[in-house]
Amino acid sequence: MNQELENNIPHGSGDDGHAGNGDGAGNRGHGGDTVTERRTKEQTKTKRPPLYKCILLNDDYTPMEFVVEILKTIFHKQNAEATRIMLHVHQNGMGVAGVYPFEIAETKIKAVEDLAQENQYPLKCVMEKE
Ligand code: TYC
Repeated sequence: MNQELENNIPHGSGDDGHAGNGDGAGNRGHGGDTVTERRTKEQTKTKRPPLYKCILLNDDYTPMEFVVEILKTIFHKQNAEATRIMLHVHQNGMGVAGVYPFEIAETKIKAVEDLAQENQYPLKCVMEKE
């Protein structure tokens, strides 16, 4: 099944899919009358959901290895990328762990804070609209 056709998303572009308005076809009848047929095509618009950043906050107590594990297990980062993000947070105070629709971001933030709490670390993760 062709995903692009089904979703009516133009190639390489946003969600501004214009569904065609089938407009009038003028048919000249035999007696010189003009017959106008107007057909309106039903619009299909697939909207992408708003996205939210999951932002990890630095603290002085959570071990670096724990943050890397969080990034690997919850945010599905590979080791090198997880390490890069952890170091960015360590050096800059905060950093983006991932970007998701609201409920997924919410679930991941809860998972981070549950794991942190179980291990008695103060690690915080917050959400910010993109
Ligand atoms: N600053 C922590 C340390 O030196 C490491 C750390 C990195 C903590 C990122 C939290 O989100 C964080 N052990």
